[in-house]
Amino acid sequence: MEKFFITTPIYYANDNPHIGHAYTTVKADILARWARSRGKKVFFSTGMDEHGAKIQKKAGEEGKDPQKFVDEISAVFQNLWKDLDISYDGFIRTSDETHKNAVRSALNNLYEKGAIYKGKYEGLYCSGCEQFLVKSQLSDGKCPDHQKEPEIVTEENYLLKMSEFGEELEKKIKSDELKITPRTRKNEILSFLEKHKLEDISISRPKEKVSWGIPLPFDENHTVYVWLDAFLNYLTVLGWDGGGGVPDFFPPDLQLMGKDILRVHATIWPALLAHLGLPLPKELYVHGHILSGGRKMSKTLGNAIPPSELLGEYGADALRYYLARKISSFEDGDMTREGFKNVYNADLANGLGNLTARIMKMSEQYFEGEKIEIKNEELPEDYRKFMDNSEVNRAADVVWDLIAELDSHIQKTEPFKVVKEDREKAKEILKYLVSGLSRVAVMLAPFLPETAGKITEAIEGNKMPESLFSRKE
Ligand code: ME8
Repeated sequence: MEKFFITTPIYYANDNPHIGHAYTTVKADILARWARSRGKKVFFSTGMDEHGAKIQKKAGEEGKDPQKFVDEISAVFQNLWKDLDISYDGFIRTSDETHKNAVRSALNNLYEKGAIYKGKYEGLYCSGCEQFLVKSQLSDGKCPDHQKEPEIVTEENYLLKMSEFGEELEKKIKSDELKITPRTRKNEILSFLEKHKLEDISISRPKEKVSWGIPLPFDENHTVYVWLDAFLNYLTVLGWDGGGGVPDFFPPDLQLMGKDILRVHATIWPALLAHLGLPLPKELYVHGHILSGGRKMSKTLGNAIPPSELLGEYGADALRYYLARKISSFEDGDMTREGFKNVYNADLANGLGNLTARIMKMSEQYFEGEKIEIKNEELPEDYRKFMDNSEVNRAADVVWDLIAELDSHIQKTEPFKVVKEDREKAKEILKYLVSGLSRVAVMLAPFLPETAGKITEAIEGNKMPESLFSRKE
């Protein structure tokens, strides 16, 4: 059986989740469900990034012990994923003992091999990103995502050898052996690699500056750099213990992420894997940012819409739908509460909801308990192609085109009039409509699992479904 390993980033446990996190996770869930429906053996991973300066600071501000703090935030994320019907197979927390042990053992191996060495490091550090930045990334001297000046850090640290990988990495990205989607992001990374030779990076912080993290196994006065700790989640989530051997499902087939974290995923992550003697991911799939008021929606900036608010009012499938269809796969896009409500009314309540009710009401009346034969047609080719290319919004467009087509078929053929003269003819029209609706349900299943289930059930029992969309104001 073909295997498919799909990942989301592990999210910082510094604050509650927002729509941006829900976006990546819902998209990954849709693709995982799609892969399962194509008969693949899927491992879908997500989780929490729980160490580092940013979290240590936030826990301190709230007067909480960091472990207790991250326990609480992780529970909120996990509850959200449950409410959003996220079908993950593995949920990793970097404060899990098994993860910490594996990281320590991997670092020991790297140190023994000479991939890690002690040295001096100087760089511009943005604690919002938990990343060293290069000057060309700044705008007006500030980190463009966090709107603050990075601090100049000069420290005696441990470094990971990176420089030797630059050329090979460039080749692998160019040839799509390590595919970066979309092409614009691939080119961005390639031009970054051309301009800046890969430099060895600092992979530890002195314990007195950052104590909330995994101590280096060979020097307990240093804490592992949070990104190194975080990258290894993609292995530890599969039960990897930090030693030799490639865990089942590895390497990832598809790694979803926002554009904010592509550069580290396209440089540090592959270098780390090369040192560990492990294969590189097949594809990094990069989406744009959801904006709010023209700026990246972010916990740090405080302009986020909490998913729980929309979930409570509109339900999981409505939020899944909005994220899957109305957010472009690659571009940035603004999201507002008003826009969400309009889409909900037009596409779901009055669109899919009404269509289903109309068709099933007629079907229930005309067939009166008879079983309707449904033709199981192949899914439309363009739908399959878009799903296989992970362009979920375009695949959803195909579904809504079919919904529109069924709507206009009702208007054109007027079965509710025909039935008065010719019941058999009306039944033929309904067969076509119910078959179409059944196909809609199959195509919707990865997107709106609950709604698709209700439609299928209604068709099987040939009766009106309970209301598909009911908003709780
Ligand atoms: O970067 N629009 O965690 P993070 C779209 N822990 N997606 C968004 C978004 C937005 N406004 N905001 C966040 C980290 N995301 C690290 C990752 S992985 C080894 C470590 C999504 O909590 C998007 O996927 O800041 C983005 O890349 C990720 O959340 C960043 O989450």
